[in-house]
Amino acid sequence: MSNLDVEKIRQDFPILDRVIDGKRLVYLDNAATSHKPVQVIKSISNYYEQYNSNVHRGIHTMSEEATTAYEGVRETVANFIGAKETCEVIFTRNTTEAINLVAYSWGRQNVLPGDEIVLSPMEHHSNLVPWQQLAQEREAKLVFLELTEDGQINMESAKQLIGSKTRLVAVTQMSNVLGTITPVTELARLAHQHNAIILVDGAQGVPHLKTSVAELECDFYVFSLHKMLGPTGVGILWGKKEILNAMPPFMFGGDMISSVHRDKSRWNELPWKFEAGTPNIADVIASGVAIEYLQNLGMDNVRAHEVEITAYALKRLGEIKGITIYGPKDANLRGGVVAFNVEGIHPHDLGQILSDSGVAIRAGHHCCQPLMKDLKVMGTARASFYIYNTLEEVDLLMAALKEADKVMGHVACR
Ligand code: C6P
Repeated sequence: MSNLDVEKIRQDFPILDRVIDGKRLVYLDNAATSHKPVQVIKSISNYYEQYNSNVHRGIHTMSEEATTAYEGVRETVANFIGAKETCEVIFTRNTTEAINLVAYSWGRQNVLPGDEIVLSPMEHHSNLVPWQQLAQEREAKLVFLELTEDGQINMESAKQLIGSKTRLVAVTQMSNVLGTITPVTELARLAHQHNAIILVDGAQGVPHLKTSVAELECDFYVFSLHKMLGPTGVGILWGKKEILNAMPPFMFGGDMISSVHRDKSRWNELPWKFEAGTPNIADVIASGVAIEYLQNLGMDNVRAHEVEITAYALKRLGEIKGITIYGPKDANLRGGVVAFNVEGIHPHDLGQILSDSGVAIRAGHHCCQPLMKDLKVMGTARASFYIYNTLEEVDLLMAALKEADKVMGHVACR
């Protein structure tokens, strides 16, 4: 049993009171984006009502207040992910932009013809397409790790596939389809043995698992705040200082320079070298509030709650005739993302009929088309849980699935 007071938590999320077509909202699409507590929503209006100003520029009171709040979040993020220094934390728009930053800046400087970039087969397109582009441009090769039957990284094959040609290993910390938790530290050690570096896509990891970049032993770590109670439009790139220092800027313009002449410019120091132009000030500040909210709950409690609800969902969904559930069977080995297919019902039909019952899930390829091909499906239905979900909502999902089966002519449910 987790120590989260879910009923109390739910009171902080006004959107959970929504009624859709007369049905209470059951929101099980948290892997796409989480909801935001009032504390985060109020932080945004408070910024615009009380101290809306640009950062790093003015010397007036409000600009100083905005700069202090904005830079304070860098420290909050650094503490949350166990980063040694705040200058290693760079604000981006999202995970996707953070990965592109590394692919453009580090990749084009360091990846040479014949080099290998090692990925897992369950990467989100955000952690695949930028590397495809880089590999094409640099005549490098993409190499894919293998998965076991229940969707875990096959470490024996990883030992064969990561070698002297490997320049970079780029893997998700937690799959947004299979829920698989990747053995990042073991992969980091393998990469480092061969003088390669490792980038970890934490988009589905850090919202749910206590995370320390030092313990993961990674070189880059990226994530999006909108999946962890924060607003959209804020992502984080964390990188080791010596690697970031050696990288050229990704974007050019204001704020990222130390001096500009007609014919040349000098770059600002970290982290601002990578933050060109006016940043997303209000949302970065609100992101700090989101992290503090999670810290107050305790990430161990967040994880325990999700293991409990995922175990229950796996058990209940397993009662459905003709269901295929993807990923590890043990809730302790996976995150709170459960992708499934019911024989005879297209996942999009399932998503639509569930929506008519007030239950919001995601259906489709989840931006993982190569993985769908490996699973030999066009797409899946996917329920994903967070701190405010209850066991009762899993029962409502089951009731909605039974309704879907009825609508489709009793093809599945027992
Ligand atoms: N996955 C999902 O429904 P952005 O869009 O940049 O904030 O995050 C991209 C991303 C990267 N890696 C992983 C593992 C992800 O799950 C995501 C986003 C959402 O699964 C939207 S496609």
